[in-house]
Amino acid sequence: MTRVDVFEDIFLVFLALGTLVGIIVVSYTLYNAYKYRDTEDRTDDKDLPALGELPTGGGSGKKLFVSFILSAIVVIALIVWTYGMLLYVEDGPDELDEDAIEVDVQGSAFSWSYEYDNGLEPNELVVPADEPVQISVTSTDVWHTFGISQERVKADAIPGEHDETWFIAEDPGEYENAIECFELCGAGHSSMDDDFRVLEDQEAYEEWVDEQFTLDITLEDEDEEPVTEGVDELTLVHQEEEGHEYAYDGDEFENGSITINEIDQGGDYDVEITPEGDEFEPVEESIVFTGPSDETFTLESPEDEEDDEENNEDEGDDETDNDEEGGEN
Ligand SMILES: [Cu+2]
Repeated sequence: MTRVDVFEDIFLVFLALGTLVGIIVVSYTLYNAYKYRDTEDRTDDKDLPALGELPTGGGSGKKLFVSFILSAIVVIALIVWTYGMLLYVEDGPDELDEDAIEVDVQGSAFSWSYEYDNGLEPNELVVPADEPVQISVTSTDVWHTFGISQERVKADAIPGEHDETWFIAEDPGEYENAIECFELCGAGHSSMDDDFRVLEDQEAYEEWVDEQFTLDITLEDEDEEPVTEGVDELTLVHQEEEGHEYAYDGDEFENGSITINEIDQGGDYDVEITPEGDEFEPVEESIVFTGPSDETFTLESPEDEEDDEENNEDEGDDETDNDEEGGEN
């Protein structure tokens, strides 16, 4: 059951019961107004109480008792049932713990950013239909409120706090500006919205994830010509998560380029390029890989490196000076 279902059910039950009670009360009122209407053949009733005298013989208050009990049953049942439904909205469905897609949402004046548990950081929220999505919302600056009206989702975005909520999207589609900020947060508040995309199914979602994890690497020499020879290996190692290490032979590059699709964890990667022979210097760099990326590395030849070293020597002298001033360091 989605949040939309829950709130729709609550709305319909309240609407139906309210209508039913309204019909009963209004009909009974009209019935009595008609029954006790003033007619011409009215005769003086000797039993009518006089002014100031309490009426007698009015039964035992059965009608009052019955209507009171009925109302109490209806009201208590409504409270218990609604409370149960809202608890479900709070906790989420059972499958939320096991296989939900987790997204960290961060509000900053005046935009939203998304980080998936696999390290992707797309600039829109993309989810598969009919799958539970767990979101954790926070803010980097002032108070915002993250909301997707069509999914009945709303969560406070408060610096230092993480508001957790969930939803299950049912209708695939691209929804422009469906994500909004619901807390007046400043001059750009009204434009603090984002697109929301619901993909057909889990399969389509996995395809989208694969597309996002596309890394194109190009190796160039200093004349910006593709490097086709002289590279032994390129390795990629995730800086934080273990088990995400990848290596590519120089032969796997085509005309200096390679397209890598096998990575399934985004984040910061250390890149090392080991040259073959002495045509190039080794390269050590790091890249941020949180979506489709195009990286170009320039391989320097050793002669140029010597020039660099000369430059570095000058810098090195400066560093030594600093060290002396800094004392032990
Ligand atoms: Cu805002």
